[in-house]
Amino acid sequence: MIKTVSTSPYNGQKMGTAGIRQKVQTVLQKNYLENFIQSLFNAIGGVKGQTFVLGGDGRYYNDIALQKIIKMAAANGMKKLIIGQNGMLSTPASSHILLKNHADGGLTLSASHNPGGINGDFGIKYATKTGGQCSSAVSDKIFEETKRITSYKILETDDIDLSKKGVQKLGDMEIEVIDPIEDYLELMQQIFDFDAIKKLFQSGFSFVFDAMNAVTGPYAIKIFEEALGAKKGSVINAVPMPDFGGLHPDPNLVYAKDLVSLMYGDHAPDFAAANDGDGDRNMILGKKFFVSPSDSLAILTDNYRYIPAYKNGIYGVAKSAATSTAVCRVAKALGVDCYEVPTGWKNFCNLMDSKRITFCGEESFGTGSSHIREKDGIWAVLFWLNIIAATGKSVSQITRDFWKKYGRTYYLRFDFEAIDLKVADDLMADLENNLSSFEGKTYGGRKVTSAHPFVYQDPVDGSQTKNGLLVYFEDGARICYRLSGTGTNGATLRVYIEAYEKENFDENPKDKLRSLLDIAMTLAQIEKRTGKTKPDLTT
Ligand code: G16
Repeated sequence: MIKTVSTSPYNGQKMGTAGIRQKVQTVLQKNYLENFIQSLFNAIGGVKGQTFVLGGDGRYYNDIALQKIIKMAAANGMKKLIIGQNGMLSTPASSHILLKNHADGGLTLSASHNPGGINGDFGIKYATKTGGQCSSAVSDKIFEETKRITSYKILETDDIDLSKKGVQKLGDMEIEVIDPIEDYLELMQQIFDFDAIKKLFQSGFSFVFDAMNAVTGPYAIKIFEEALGAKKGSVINAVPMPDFGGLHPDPNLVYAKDLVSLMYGDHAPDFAAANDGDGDRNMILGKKFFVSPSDSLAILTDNYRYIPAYKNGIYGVAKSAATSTAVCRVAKALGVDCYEVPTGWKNFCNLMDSKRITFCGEESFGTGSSHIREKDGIWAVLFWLNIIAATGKSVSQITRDFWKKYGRTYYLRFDFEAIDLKVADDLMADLENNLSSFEGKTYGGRKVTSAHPFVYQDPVDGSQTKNGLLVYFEDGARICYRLSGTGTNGATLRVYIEAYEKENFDENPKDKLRSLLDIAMTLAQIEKRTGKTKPDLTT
């Protein structure tokens, strides 16, 4: 029976860079999830007769949220739900299944790289029929709905068994439980040279993939161990857990520290990679070698000819403004366009849909292509494996050759975490007001050539977005400031710094960028306003 339940709004449920992201304790409040889902359905004009893809990264509360969403979808007249077996679907797999089935939308229950468990985070990513995250205009509409919601609809029924593949009915709605991996594996086989990668593994090439106890474990076992023949046990932390076994599933030098220690130790395998909670982020490591995500995007672009799906040519490339400019130099050499967009994968989607770009990436360990409309962790790892198989070079050789060809862009991100929201907003507002006064002045021996907010006009829909503040120096160095849109604890100020060197490749990035960090802290008065004398996290 369909029940209409009265509810009252919370103080608005705002979506961040990629959907809604909250502490589990917040989401556990009465009707919190129901309010958001009904508001979403209302904001998009209802879901009657529509088909959605549903899944998640298996984190705490997903099982309960999935059942609520299924029952609400049925009560709202949805025609069909395609659900990953046991409710599991990585974000990239979900985007692919959505596109392949011409579905109307998708919901991925994940707070991405944020920690899980009862004291961790929960989130929902909403994708439109384009396969990518909805535009800000749509998320604003959902936000408005959450402020005035008075009731939601739900079917009163038993929980649905999601453990068996196949089709079942719930009222008038069809539910198809699918293998979450099969379609995705098939797509990867269409893109990469699986035979060449198989031969690489047969030759004794050693490899570790850290799934961080999150969604990609079963995908990685099926793809790397079973389909490509990597040694059994190459995939570590392979069983998805509701609290990720206590790990913070963010594949970077800080949170994947066991993997990093392995790669910097005496028994390092030839290659290692990690993915995040929902499988869209990746980290690439060689023996005693870390590839920065900005370099990774540039290197993949420079080597596109080795990949069967791209060998006939690529459209342009794109990066977020906060990402280093390394890929722009490659684009110039290849004679293709390089777009700079605001942070958030959704900003790449129009460029992909209009065939302006093939590859895109972000400093936050996200790389991808137009094969789907999300970043794709396993795709990036396969891309690297394919280049290694084709060239016979190691990760560090490939990267060093790249630096020799284009120069090295030293790059780091410095995070100042858990800042009071008002302090952070005031800091950014005042910094923006002061930007023009920096121009022409010299700080720490470096002259500022220009300083301005980053403003983007989408070439397809004409929409304008302002996100981040940029300061450029005469020697090619650059500082970017922005506030995170995915944190759940106060505000996180991110300071992104790069410096370009044509010939000097071997300095430690932390040493190289120290003086620029001092300048960045001075210009934004970080210590005076936040009391912090150094960043909380450097990646
Ligand atoms: C999300 C978006 C990414 C974006 C990132 C930025 O990542 O999907 O496109 O780069 O947020 O995070 P922040 O605003 O904290 O800098 P994910 O992996 O959380 O979905």
